[in-house]
Amino acid sequence: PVEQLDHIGIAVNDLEASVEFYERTFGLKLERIETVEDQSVRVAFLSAGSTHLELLCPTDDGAAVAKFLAKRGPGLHHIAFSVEDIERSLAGAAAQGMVLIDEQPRLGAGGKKIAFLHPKSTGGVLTEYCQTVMEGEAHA
Ligand code: CMX
Repeated sequence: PVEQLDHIGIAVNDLEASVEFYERTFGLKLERIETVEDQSVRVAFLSAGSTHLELLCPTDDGAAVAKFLAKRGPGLHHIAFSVEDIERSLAGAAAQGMVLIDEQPRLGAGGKKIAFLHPKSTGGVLTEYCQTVMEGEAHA
């Protein structure tokens, strides 16, 4: 089982303007902005109760999020569940017929291990697993 809904990812064209929108409109608090090199995105995490919104803005035209924005425009991009053991969760998902975009976890925001399941196998919702990496443990 998953631990909790870690975040909801939203693709945006203008990161700063979108952060300002969520702060002003919904009173959410910005936690941090960082660049995830491996995914070619700049992301902003805003806390929303026990979960977060992750605003995603591509850093180059080849990014998955750039393709998404070009095709669909800004909007809901993915959901992310935190898990205790991402390798075990991926094996479990594969055993249930899910299509793994990432066979092995990659290095994601916050130094977490992340991996995506294909939306075609999850009812149209791009779904991410993420696992906090304990201090001293090697990164993915
Ligand atoms: N949610 C739901 N469906 C999506 C989707 C999304 N975010 N992105 C694409 N799709 C659908 C498309 O609508 C399309 O469906 P149709 O065939 O019915 O038209 C199909 O998936 C293929 O879409 P595509 O535009 O051709 O895109 P690709 O196949 O090249 O890539 C995907 C899609 C999901 C495999 C790719 O975006 C990917 O690998 N994503 C994982 C990595 C990622 O998204 N990283 C950004 C976030 C990083 C972070 O949070 O740090």
